[in-house]
Amino acid sequence: MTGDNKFVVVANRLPVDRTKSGWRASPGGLVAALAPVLRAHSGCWVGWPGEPDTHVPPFDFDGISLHPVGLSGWDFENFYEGFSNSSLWPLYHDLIVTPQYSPEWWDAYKSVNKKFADAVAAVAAEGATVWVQDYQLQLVPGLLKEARPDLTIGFFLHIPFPSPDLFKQLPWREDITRGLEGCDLIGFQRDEDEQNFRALVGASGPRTGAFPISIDPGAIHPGAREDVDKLREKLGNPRTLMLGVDRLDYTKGILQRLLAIENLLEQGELDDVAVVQLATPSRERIEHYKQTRREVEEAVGRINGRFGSVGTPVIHYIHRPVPKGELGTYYAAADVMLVTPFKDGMNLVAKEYVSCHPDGDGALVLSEFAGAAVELNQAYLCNPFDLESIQQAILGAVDGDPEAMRAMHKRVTEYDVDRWAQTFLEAL
Ligand code: GDG
Repeated sequence: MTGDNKFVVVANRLPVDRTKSGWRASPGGLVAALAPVLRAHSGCWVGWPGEPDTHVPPFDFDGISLHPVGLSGWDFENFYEGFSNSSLWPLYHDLIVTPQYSPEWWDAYKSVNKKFADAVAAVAAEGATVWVQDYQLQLVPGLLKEARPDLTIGFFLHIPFPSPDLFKQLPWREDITRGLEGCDLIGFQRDEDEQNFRALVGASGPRTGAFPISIDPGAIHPGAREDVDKLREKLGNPRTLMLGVDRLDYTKGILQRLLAIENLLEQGELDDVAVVQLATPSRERIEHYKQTRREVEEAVGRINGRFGSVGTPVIHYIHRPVPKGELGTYYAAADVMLVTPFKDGMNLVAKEYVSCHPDGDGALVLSEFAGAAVELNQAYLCNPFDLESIQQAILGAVDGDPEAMRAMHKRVTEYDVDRWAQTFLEAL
């Protein structure tokens, strides 16, 4: 049985969340990147609607046809929280925390990948192009190639691919590489990720390439002058406003940047500064995420207790998602953007910030371990494992360089998400 979709995107999640009043577009790197591309190609999207044990029939949202794949509570715990986010996520991010390997999680990963592959096989037209997204679905290409040899299959890995030495820890390493070898083309964020994969499969494996993902500059607008002024006023009109925007994840180095700020305050090297840290809740049932939240919140409390005053804390911390429309105001208002992950496939927040600074104002502190550092190498680069290095980058950024910001703005707006998708699909 085949469907009538000539172009199918398949990702763990559909690009929507359910609210009391219906579906709305969800935040997150993947969604931010792919929705515009899909609309342009009038294709369909196969993914999980985000609610376990619920049947959701296919529906249209914002011009995109969505095909839900149902997951049970057991699938969610073992496939998503387990194998995807407690085995693969820490392994692929170079063991920032220790991965756990469980045969039960692996069984769930296999059976859920099969569900996704079956769903795609049912909606894809004869000879269709299928674009599989990310680490949760690495077995889908192999399964699809077997069931539907007529399809052209691409895969894009949004997170890093680890060095072979680390990857070989995985008890099911050969199943994963075999799954990926069902592809016609595998895209990675950076050359290094591609080389790590190539070192495992050798010269005879599938075609691979580096395709750094980018943003849709039209979807993120720098806040209006009066909103920016209002925000700065609410924060006590500080001389320097610093900003962090992250999913609350241990890969993002949120605690490390707070510790660097604390050191600088202690040494009297920063004054009249306000820091806004927006931390979207993420994967909250997993213990390492709970621990990261506890550590971040303890640091926020301690720093405010030591250096804040009544009515003007130093760190303004929000642990809720912020509406997309407001993010542009924060980006435009911030003099210094802090992006300090220990490891990150790309980091779209860095690119969104740059895109909100067309006039050369503002400065970006960026980890060398973010994929974005390849293109945004004129940022204030730092090593997040070295607090002194973060501190030096922050001090440099406080009197930022307008030429550097202009050059980075040009890069981000020219090489946008449409160019990314076009480049990948043309190569496919
Ligand atoms: C993975 C890879 C790669 C954040 N807070 C809010 C919010 N966001 C949006 C940002 C941005 C996106 O979420 C985060 O994207 P990142 O790229 O920074 O990070 P991951 O979620 O880890 O994404 C990453 C990406 O995939 C794409 O390939 O770059 O390396 O880890 O767009 O703006 N959006 C809203 N409210 C928030 O509070 N609305």
